[in-house]
Amino acid sequence: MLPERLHKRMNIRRAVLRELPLQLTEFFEISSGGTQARRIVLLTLEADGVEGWSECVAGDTPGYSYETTDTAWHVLSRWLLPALMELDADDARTLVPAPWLRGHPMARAAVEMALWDLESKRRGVRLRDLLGGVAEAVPVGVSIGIQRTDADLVERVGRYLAEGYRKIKIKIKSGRDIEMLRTVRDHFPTAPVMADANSAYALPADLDRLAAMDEFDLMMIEQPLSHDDLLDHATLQRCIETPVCLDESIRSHGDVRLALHLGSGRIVNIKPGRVGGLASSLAIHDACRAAGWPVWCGGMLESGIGRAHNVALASLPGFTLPGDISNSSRYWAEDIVYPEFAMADGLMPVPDGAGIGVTPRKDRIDRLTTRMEVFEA
Ligand code: OSB
Ligand code: MG
Repeated sequence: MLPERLHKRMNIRRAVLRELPLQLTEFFEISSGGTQARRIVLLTLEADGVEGWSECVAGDTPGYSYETTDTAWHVLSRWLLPALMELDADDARTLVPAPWLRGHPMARAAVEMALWDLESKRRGVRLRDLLGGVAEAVPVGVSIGIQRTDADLVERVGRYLAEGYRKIKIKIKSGRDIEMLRTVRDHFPTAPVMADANSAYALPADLDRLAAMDEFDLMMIEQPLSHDDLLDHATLQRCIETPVCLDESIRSHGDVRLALHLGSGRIVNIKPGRVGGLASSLAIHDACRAAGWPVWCGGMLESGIGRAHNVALASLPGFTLPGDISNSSRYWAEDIVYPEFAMADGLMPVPDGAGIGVTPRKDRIDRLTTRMEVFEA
């Protein structure tokens, strides 16, 4: 839910949905598949001369979640945005739970997050402040896709540590795990390293393999088991020392309550797109904080627009572990916002303008746009 009282009544006059392809500087592989280019979906909501921006994090393929760029586009253009045009922004809050729309959190999050940006800009405050964030800069790490060779991986880990990143996340899958992690540990015995399996393993078959990773003193292992499981993760956490971190399995506040109850891990990666938006992220943050579980902000290879929302969220006090929030230049030859994201000493500054605090580069966005739909009240 957005803040109880919006600034004052406003009419959302226009919504613009855009798709633009953006090439990653480096192929990014996880256990369920690889990405060379992102089809970035941007949403702009306009009210009283103010624009709220968001990015939909759905991927091109259904390898991370069932949502894809095309399902999200469909749900936004056929259902959410026409409904939004019927409401004023006060009532737009009722769209966020959207009881008439089941699932599709990434599509819903796009609307919700654009409303947060719009609302904070109308109040002239930072999105950080509207969310209740406190930090001026947030500790960040880097997520490294599966590399062709261990030598490539070691080179990248060394480079990113030298740049100052405070956490190195290594993607693993069966056959590219124990030996690879051992090589990394041999080269970097005390570096803050974690592994992300994106659901590559299952119980009981892989229990020994996962338990063997205890020797590497990882900060955590992220989503080792099925994307929709909480029960086996609880069993696993009882059998291994390495903290289990949940990503795919947490899609709502309800999921995290269940995870806390079952002991399905000890850490949660919060991605606002995955959980239906920022309000849901705040509820998950609060539940974890009350239970003593640290959280951190993940990423979905967003452009600077999605990243800006992530940085604002990560400024909340429960985000005690470094997020997957890297420099714009780690993803893109050129970002679509100004200024680009650039960390110093492992800390990413929270932009200090109103709303998301970075400016979408409209000329560049227009030039890159390959699909656009406009909705009018
Ligand atoms: O599992 O965290 C993940 C990217 C795409 C899909 C899933 C994941 C990721 C990342 C990248 O790890 C994080 C980033 O944006 O840097
Ligand atoms: Mg993950």
